[in-house]
Amino acid sequence: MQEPGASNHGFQPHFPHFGTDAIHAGQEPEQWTSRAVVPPISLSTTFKQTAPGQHAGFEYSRSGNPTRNCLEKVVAALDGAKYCLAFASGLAATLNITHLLKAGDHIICTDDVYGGTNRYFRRVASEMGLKISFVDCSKLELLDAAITPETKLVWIETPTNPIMKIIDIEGCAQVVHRYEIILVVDNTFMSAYFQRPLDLGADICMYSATKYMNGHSDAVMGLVSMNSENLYKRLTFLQNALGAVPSPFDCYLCLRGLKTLHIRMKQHFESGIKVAKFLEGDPRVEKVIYPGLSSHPQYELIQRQCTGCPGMITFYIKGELAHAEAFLKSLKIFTLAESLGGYESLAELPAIMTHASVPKEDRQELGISETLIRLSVGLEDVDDLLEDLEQALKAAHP
Ligand code: P1T
Repeated sequence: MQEPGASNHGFQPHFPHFGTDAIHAGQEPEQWTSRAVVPPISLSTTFKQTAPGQHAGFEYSRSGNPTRNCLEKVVAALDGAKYCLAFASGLAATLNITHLLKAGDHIICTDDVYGGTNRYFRRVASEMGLKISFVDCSKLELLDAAITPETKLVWIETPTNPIMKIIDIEGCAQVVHRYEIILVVDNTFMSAYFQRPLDLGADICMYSATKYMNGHSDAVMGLVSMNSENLYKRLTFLQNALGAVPSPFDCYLCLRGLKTLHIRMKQHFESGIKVAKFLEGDPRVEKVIYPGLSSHPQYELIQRQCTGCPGMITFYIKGELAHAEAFLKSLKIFTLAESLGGYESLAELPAIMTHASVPKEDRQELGISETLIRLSVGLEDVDDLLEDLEQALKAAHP
């Protein structure tokens, strides 16, 4: 019997440039009997077999679906990966990757990660017998010192959410690959367009595709790319066995979103720099952290590791919680909401929103204070965004 999703095996990039792959890779009309140019949404939950166990690559939609397969092929091409698998959410991807381990194994997770990732490792995975350490992996000597004979997985995000620390992916790979440890990079903030973790030595590149990869804030999804056939086989088994798969409609939406990823990311970068510079020059702002500014303490590493920066900006407003709240409530174009990476600009207060589940003392140590504001700069005209920020700062500091 064929493995589910077998038609994904050994997929390689088709075209020399990113945008062409985003639009065409894995989407050849010849694969559909209709020759549809737009990949069809395949809603059937089951597929006809010609004899028991004999089929054309699909049996049951949880184990493999044509629309999902198509998405997985495009993302593999964009990541320069052999394989990709899609999951029902970013956290579902995290859950599946963690299921590669067994009770007693040790995970090192970088100290500043999305609040939900922190909560999953600390409150769910640890209850299942896994040991978790949160370590500042931007300091390779700390990562090295935290490794034990039980360490099987190192989980990093770069830039980190929300403090925007940059982690040296190549450096981490050198440290962890002296042992049998899987290095996972959550590449949600950078997207496949600005950063290619597998090229830098990571074993797994993971996304909350809910963000930039889909880019339209209308689908919750996770993506996992890799080159190892062994990891691919184990994760394919888990994708089917755990069942946290995305719907064909969401796969279609993400396929559509990916077609403009390269255009969107360039604009997020251009507007992000303008917004970050505006905030940096404003006396009502204490400090701006944006990887695209030369003031970022790891600017040299950023230039080496990535080809650009997304629209994610973190800044400290002067004053206290009341000032942050007044600013956020006064915004007219930026929407006060969790999430990021869509065409629309969002603003939020991590300490109370996305990172509320991180223990208070950890938040304090990381610098996730009540005056720390996170922006996701969208694709609106940047002059309107600057005006919106100006009037909200005025409302906070009359
Ligand atoms: O929301 P979901 O698709 O399950 O993805 C979780 C996740 C994983 N990794 C990173 C870096 C993330 O930012 C997220 C989700 N983040 C938010 C909802 C947020 O506002 O930060």
